[in-house]
Amino acid sequence: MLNLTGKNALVTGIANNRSIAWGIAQQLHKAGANLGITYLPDERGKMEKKVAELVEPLNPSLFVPCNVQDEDQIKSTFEAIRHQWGKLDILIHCLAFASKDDLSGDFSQTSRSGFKTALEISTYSLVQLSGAAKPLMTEGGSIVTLTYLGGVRAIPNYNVMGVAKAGLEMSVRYLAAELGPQNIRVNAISAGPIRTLASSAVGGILDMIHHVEEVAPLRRTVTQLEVGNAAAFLCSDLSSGITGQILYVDAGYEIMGM
Ligand code: NAD
Ligand code: 0WE
Repeated sequence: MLNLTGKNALVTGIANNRSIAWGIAQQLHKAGANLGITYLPDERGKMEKKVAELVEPLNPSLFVPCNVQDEDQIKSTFEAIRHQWGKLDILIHCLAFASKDDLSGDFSQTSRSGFKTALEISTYSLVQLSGAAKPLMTEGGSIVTLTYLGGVRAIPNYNVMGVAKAGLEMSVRYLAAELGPQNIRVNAISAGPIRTLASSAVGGILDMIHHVEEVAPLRRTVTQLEVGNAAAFLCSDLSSGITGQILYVDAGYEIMGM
């Protein structure tokens, strides 16, 4: 049975009730995990209020701001974990960002700063958070990140995010190799397209979703809760022999020739 009671889980990347991280947080809670939630703060505190209201039913015992571009916020996040929990068991990395300008048009026109931003937020943040989590995962642990097929194939307009996801998937392997001796497992879920805040801002996402509904073996897309179930599995002892892997949760789309 999938059981996460007694496990402390830090979940990043919840922006609203469509976020993949929200689907994951719900399933971890259902499995009995003790949750810590981070949010991306804004000046007016709107995000804090919104996310706090959303996650309240999951009774998080930790709720902290964490902009991954801010070293101090990362430091305080893991200080809070050390202080209040003593140890960490589960880290969910579920965030990405690229400038909207860099998610359409010619990839060769990606600016130096756009490339830097996309890889800093979407790729380096996994390395950074894993490094901070390592000393706190004293009883082993599980780190799960979210990737997309555009990191393996050239998908129209995904552009610099595809490069970021390729780097993310390779980071999963290097982190798994380093952290394995401490019984910390590191895996990624490659999710099919889902309508979220991030994806809805992308032109043509509905056409992509319709294409998946026609081509994928299951003839549909996946839900945030299905991704959440796979994440709960990867965080539990049911997956104790699995590390360094990319698990496709995409209704089978990846296997198809077209
Ligand atoms: P989302 O907009 O709900 O989540 C993205 C999150 O990233 C937000 O919570 C946002 O606050 C956070 N974020 C952005 N910049 C940040 C920063 N500097 N510091 C901290 N947090 C920051 O969208 P989503 O679709 O749920 O995306 C979550 C993850 O899933 C991403 O890694 C995305 O690439 C991946 N993914 C999404 C899809 C999809 O179709 N939606 C498919 C496969 C993978
Ligand atoms: O990883 C993602 C979304 C990533 C993303 C989306 C945005 C839109 C708003 C990162 N940064 C931003 N920045 C913004 O300003 N997905 C897997 C969803 C997605 O994004 C695409 C897709 C799919 C699918 C972009 C182009 C083509 C397909």
